[in-house]
Amino acid sequence: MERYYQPEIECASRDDIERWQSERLVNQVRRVWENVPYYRKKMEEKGVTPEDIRSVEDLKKLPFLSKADLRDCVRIHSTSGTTGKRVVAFYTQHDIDLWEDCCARALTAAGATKEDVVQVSYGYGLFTGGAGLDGGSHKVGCLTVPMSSGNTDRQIMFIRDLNATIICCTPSYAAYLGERMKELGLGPDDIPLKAGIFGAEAWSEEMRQDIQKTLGIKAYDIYGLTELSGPGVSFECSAQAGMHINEDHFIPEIIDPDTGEVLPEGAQGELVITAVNKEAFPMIRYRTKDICSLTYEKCPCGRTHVRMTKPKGRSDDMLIIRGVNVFPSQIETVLLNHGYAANYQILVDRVNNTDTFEILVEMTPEMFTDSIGKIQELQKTLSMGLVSMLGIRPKVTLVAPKTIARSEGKAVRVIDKRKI
Ligand code: DLL
Repeated sequence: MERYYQPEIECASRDDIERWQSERLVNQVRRVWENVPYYRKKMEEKGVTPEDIRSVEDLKKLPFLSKADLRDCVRIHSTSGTTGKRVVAFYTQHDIDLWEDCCARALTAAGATKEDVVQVSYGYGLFTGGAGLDGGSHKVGCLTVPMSSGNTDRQIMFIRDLNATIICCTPSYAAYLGERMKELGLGPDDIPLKAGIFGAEAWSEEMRQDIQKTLGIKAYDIYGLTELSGPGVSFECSAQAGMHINEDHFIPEIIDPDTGEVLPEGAQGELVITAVNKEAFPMIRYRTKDICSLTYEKCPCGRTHVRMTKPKGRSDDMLIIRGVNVFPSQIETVLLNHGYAANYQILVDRVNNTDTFEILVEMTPEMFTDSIGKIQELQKTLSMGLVSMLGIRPKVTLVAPKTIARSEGKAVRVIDKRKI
């Protein structure tokens, strides 16, 4: 077995996992109490001291931490992000080692061995995708191609020339690679890829099927966030049935995002993570805003670490349109089920105090037509599919192939012009 399949950790008994978590949590809480005045103040405000934290059972006594806290207390901003200032994370060498181990586990779970050639097409630089998967790939001993994102034709050329067997990029970029290959007259048999590790944005099960078919690979999900190191907080195994959270480093909880109450196994809510091994940037009860659920059920792969479902999107990605909750990932599911690709844009505005809701959807080259009657019919069918998924009716506008901008990183799906 490969070095980065670590059954003594990944298949440990629940008792062992909880014992490690408890020991590490107790140490981490003591460390932040002694060294981080901000945490100490937050704990004092809640009336908790390190003596109150004896095991994972006591986690719920601790205060939550949010992105706003990071901005307030640490003052380490970078260039502006989409929802505000970017938060920058810091790492010690120990933290980088742990992070790369997590990515190495993810690659191994997707079948990587030192015989593989891994093309890393996540962005390098401030974004954690490139560095994380690059480090993990080196740890496994794969030949690593540090492509970064962009220049799609060159990506395809490298895959073919260097015999890349595994690709790492965002799912929307993987879909675009497939689309570009088709345009170049290339099919799945023309490329040596066998697997892809796709994350950094929400993507549907339908999109997985689509990518698997066009690239001829098995598509694995990977989850993570900068504040907790980057990719590799959790990853999919060959069962493709939820992502195993690296529980020797991260303790997950699911809470009701409105009340903060901890929810039972299986309930959907906001994922909260406590990192018990990080040195430079301790994160205790960090609210990720990502909506998912957890299962401790046995996984066919043998790993015992808890699995999280694919995040539906962030709670702040959720649109409330005319009072109805809408996740872009639900729209994606309907589009792919109707034979469209995931090339769409959601436009929301408010006119005369009423929300307007329009979805621009690209026709695929195969369905492209300039017959108005035919287009109206397609729009009507799609609109009906969307109503039954969402409970409200969007205006559907079909547009010609290649009119919606493609992304090389995380796709921008929503334009919300309402000033709420
Ligand atoms: O996106 C880290 C990453 C890089 C993960 C490469 C996977 C692969 P951030 O830029 O800080 O970090 O964004 C983190 O992206 O809170 C989720 O909302 C979203 N996200 C990440 N992975 C997934 C996923 C990286 N597999 C934010 N499914 C998170 C759904 C995801 N959403």
